Amino acid sequence: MAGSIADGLPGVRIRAALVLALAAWAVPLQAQPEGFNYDESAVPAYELPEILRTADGSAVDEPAEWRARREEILGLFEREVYGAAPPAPPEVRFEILDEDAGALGGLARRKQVRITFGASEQAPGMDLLLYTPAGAQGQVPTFLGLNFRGNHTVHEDPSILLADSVTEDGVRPGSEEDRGRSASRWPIERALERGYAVATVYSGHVDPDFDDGFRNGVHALRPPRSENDWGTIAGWAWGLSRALDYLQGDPHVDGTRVAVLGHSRLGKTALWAGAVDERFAIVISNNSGCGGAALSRRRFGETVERINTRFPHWFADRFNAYNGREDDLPVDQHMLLALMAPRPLYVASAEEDLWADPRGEYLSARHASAVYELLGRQGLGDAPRPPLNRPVLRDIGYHIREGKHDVTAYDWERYMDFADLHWRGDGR
Ligand code: GTR
Repeated sequence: MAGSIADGLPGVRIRAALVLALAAWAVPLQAQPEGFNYDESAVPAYELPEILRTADGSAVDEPAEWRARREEILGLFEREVYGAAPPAPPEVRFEILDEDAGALGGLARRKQVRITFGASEQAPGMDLLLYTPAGAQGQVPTFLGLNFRGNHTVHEDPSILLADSVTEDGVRPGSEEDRGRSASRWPIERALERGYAVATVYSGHVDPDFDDGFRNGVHALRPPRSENDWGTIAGWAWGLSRALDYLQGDPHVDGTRVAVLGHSRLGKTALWAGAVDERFAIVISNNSGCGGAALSRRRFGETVERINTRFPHWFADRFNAYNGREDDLPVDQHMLLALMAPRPLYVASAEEDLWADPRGEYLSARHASAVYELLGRQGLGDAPRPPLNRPVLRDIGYHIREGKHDVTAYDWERYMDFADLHWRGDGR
């Protein structure tokens, strides 16, 4: 599959040049790290590994053949990119720290649950914050995602426990000043109004986001034993699965309808969680970029070398072998997206987020569509790349919205439209 025909449009080079000229005129150029490529015409020619051909060269053309090919691809990502995580520990404890059936002025039932990975007092753990709609009859579908700075940052609710964070300089106690600081990324009342529950966990509780040689966080349970063992993204994804273990037993949550979502590094994490754990019923990537939805071989914006250098703890050590050698990767990120099939998958980009390569995110979803189609589902097919703010909602959903690298109310509304479509049969 050659890169120059990758979006399947005739005359793509000429068209790309035109689009670029227009884009340069229309988009106020954001400050993006210097020294990287943001020029579509400088994207090198590349060949993507074929999703529907096994390692021994046979074509995968029957739905029944997909399972074995899926295992092969999952194994490659595990060994070469994210690293393999251990299974759930034999004893995971769930302790309800707080429950209030009249939270948020009566709109929600709030629960805070401590999840501890083992029997001992020293075992690592994390706190899950869950809001379900107060008046809901029965169990409700739920959006689950990690947050960047502590559960207390997602809403001003004064009852959310302050989360301490572990940094390179030591423990930083959670502070009142940060309460609600990331609330624009978590429109909880709106989700409740639309009949959804929202659950979140602080990523730093699962694994602090710095390179400590994989000793703290969940890596304490099993420090990597080889270059193919889990990095931080795999650790975070593992934490999402443990959150799902809890949610599947909560009486107010429909554990068969949990969507996992994440932004940026946590979007990469949502994708890996959805790949490893097929209990996640919908998978949503918000601006996940390099190591997430974007095709690595395009080398547009962030590159493999840069991500491994700047964040040496995110991936398995083995991934360093591909620094500056993207073409040697046995996978590319369209194959990660394909691992979600046939479950609904949503990929979202932002116009000004060139570092994350919006076009590479779209192309990746488009290439993954081949697997959806093999399985009788609707991928992005041959629809042209949609214009700004014009979502495509099929079994793969995609939008590019105006604006920057962020999760906005607009993004959430589309994710809820997508969940309505798949879970409530709202054709639109
Ligand atoms: C950037 C990183 C991206 C993205 C982002 C984020 O510095 O280069 O890959 O993950 O951080 O998570 O906000």
